[in-house]
Order: sequence, then structure tokens, then C-alpha cells
Amino acid sequence: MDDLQVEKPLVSPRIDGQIGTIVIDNPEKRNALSHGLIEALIATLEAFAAEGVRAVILRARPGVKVWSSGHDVYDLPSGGRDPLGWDDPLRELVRAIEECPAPVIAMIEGGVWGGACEVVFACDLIIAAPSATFAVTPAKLGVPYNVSGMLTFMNACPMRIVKEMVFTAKPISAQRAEGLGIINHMVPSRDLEAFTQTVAESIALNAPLSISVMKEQLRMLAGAHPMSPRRFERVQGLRRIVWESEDYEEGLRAFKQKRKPRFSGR
Ligand code: LCV
Repeated sequence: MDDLQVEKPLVSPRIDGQIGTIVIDNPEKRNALSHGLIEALIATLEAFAAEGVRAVILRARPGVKVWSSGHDVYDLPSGGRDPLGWDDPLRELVRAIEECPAPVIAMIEGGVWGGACEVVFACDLIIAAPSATFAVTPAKLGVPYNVSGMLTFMNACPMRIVKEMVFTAKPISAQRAEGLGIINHMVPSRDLEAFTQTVAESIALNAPLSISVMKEQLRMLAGAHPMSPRRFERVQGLRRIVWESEDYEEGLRAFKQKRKPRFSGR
């Protein structure tokens, strides 16, 4: 790219009063969570915290068909490396949302895919239009999802729904998600922005210290699942079999070649 071309920002942040809004803005790639986009999101959350923002709204452009297509598949490592390890940018983004002192409200229109589902489920509230859908897709790519990610899903959904979502990799509708308590509100698209703003304002009027400490308590309690070193090592060993498998390589290859994967079970 010659130096005259300025890279389009991948996020559009703004602060109105005590409410920060982040618009994810890379529609050409269906808001895929690339390293660059994730870095911009984390930097914005940190800047909002430094400004004392009391509520955050995380959204895409109005009317999108795809809120986010999930982890940027081209950023997924192949050749025997854990694709979702501690330092994976997606994991850093989930932690940044969970550790943001202000509640983060995911305002959803359109499809939420894969790792973006975990990002949305890690948010404190989810307010969605009827057009929203949620799909958890590791099985579609042959990816071994990681332990804290599975815990995010378990904390967001009843176990049988987690199993249906991870085993089928099929989207569930906003209407079904609302009925299951996975999202806080389903709101007509025309009212979505105003409704979400009203919820954010009601949070911003309350005591920020009390809220940030209750948010951190809930994060710690929700993550308080004792797992012995022996069990954790067993999980990591099982995950390694997956990320070293031919199926994982086939999942990545098929996506890039825009064809259906043919999984062998090896
Ligand atoms: C890179 C993309 C992507 C993308 N990455 O538009 O949860 S896990 O474990 O699975 C985790 C590892 C994860 O999150 O993996 C990614 C999971 N995501 C998905 O399975 C969704 C993949 N995307 C799609 O199914 C379609 O793109 C949807 C249905 C989201 C949108 O379909 P649509 O027909 O509107 P295209 O498929 O034509 O995509 C437009 C451009 O965005 C790229 C895609 O490669 C294409 O790029 P080119 O124009 O250069 O061909 N793109 C879409 N998703 N996750 N790139």
C-alpha cells in the first residue's frame, strides 16, 4: 500500500457523556476478528476505562447482515500449534471485556459466528434485533475450543443448548436465545439503538464503584470451577490431538478454498 493510502479504521469509538460506543467496522471481511481489529477493540476498551466511562455499547454498523464472522480464519495457525491458546488475541479480547470495569452491552443485528459468539457471550448484557443469530462453529472448522471459552458458553447457556450449538455449529435465532435467557432483550430493529442507549444510561446513573466491584465478583464466581492439574493436562492433551489432526488442517483448507470440508476423523 503506497503511503498516500490511509488504512480505514477497523473500529469507530465515541464517548457521549459517560457512555462509550464502539462500532466494529470492517464489513468487507464481515467484521472478522483479525489481530488488527482485536487490538483496536482492546485499546478502545482500555481508553474508555481510563476516561471513566460507565457503560460500553459494542455494536456493528446499523442494519448489518453479519455482526461478526468470528475469528479471522486466516489468522488461525496450522502446523501443530494451539489455535486458541492463552496469548491468542481472541482470548485477550474476551479477558479485556470481562475485566473492563464498566458493563459492556453487546448490541446485535445480524449473524454472530464462532469466536464472535464467545466475545458477545462474554459481554455483560446482550440486546439483539430479531435479525440476530448466534452460531458456535469450532466443529465446522475442526478447531479444539479451549477451556475458558467453553466455560463462557456454559455460563451463557443451559448445558443442552451449549451441546446443541457446539455439536451442530448451526445458528440459533434471537427469538430462541431470548426465550432461553441467553440474551437480555430482543427489540425491533427500529427501536434497538434507543432501547440500548436507555439501558446504558440507566447503568451510568448508578454508582460506578459498586457496579465495577459487583462485575468483578460475578466474573470470579462464574469462573470458580475447580479443575485439578491432572484434569487440565488431560484436556490439553485431548485438544492437542485435535489441533494436530488432519481434520483441523482440512477445516482451514476447505474454508480458504470456499468448499465444504471432508472430515476423516483423523
Ligand atoms: C476470515 C472471513 C471470515 C472469517 N475469517 O460473505 O469458533 S471457532 O473455533 O470456529 C473460531 C476459530 C472461529 O471463530 O472461526 C471462524 C468461524 N466463522 C465462521 O465459520 C463464519 C465464516 N463465514 C461465513 O460463513 C460467511 O462469510 C458468512 C455467513 C459470515 C457471510 O457470508 P457472505 O456470503 O455474506 P462471504 O462468505 O462472501 O465473505 C465475505 C468475505 O469475508 C471473508 C470471506 O473469506 C470473504 O472474503 P473474500 O471477499 O476475500 O473472498 N470472511 C468471512 N468470514 N471468519 N475471512
